[in-house]
Amino acid sequence: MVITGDFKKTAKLIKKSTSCLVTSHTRPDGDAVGSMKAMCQTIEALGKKAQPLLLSPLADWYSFLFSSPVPVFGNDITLEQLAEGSFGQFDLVIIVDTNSYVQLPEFDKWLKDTHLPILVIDHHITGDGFGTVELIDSTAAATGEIVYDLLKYAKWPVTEDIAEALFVALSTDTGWFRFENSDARVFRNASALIECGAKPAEIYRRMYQNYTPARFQLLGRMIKSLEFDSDGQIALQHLTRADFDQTGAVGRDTEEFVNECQRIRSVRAVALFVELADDNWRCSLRSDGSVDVREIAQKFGGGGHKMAAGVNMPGPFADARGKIVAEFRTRL
Ligand SMILES: [Mn+2]
Repeated sequence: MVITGDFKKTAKLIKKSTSCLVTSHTRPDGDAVGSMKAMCQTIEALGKKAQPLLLSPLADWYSFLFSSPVPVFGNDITLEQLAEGSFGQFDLVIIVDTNSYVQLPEFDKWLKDTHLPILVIDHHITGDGFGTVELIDSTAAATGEIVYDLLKYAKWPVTEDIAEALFVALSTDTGWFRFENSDARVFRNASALIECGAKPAEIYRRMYQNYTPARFQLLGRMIKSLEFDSDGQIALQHLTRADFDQTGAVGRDTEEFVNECQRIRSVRAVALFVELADDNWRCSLRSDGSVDVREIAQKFGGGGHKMAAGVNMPGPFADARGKIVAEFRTRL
């Protein structure tokens, strides 16, 4: 739980900085990029420099948030460039929506080495606690809500752009206000952000009615792969490298796909397996609350929340699938 002192320390840390590096977890989702964008805008409005850095490429449907392309660590910026300072001289590192080294592949090497202060803003229960100052509120539906609380605390303006970015954060982490975490606070915050200029209909169209044909075809492949277990309570789906190659879709196109089969009446627990280049399978887990999927993910080295979690599982597929099904069965 957040205590007011954390807001005070956070605001103090930002105020005394001059140049901030702002990043988030690999495979950034709407909460990650929305919170990053809001923090960057806020820092710039305070007359300081803010450099966003992504750990993997931005999905097309979030590109409207940034006026210029955001550099991607590993593609545009190497670990060496970051370490030697040729990417920029920073006096504060801000990490949003994660507090775990495993969520920061390769970047964690630099992070463990740096002497710079680190500010963490996050809503996950699990974390490595690497922040010099940490603003953690596990009751927040999205990191964007904590960022919003910080802006209100510090009386920093919520511009139309910031409101839009925070609305993206809030709406994506709540599955467009339909997940269990969509509490009164979420709707109060959403309402306030609309009053600050966020336009929900336009944001929805940009994020959810903006598929490429390749992405939609990939969705079709996933639906075709559907299998049930335990009288239809468990739904399993998978996508192979061939599915991507033949449709022309890319890895990040699977974002939110896992939620689709929760439309089926009998389904209580869901796993989507996506084949990675290294023969591992990225496994996304969802539940209606009857199974704690974070427990399952953590057992195999992953993490997340009670109803939404993820983990990388070694292949072959049958083994990965078997392990997850066994965990689901014992918990249902
Ligand atoms: Mn989040």
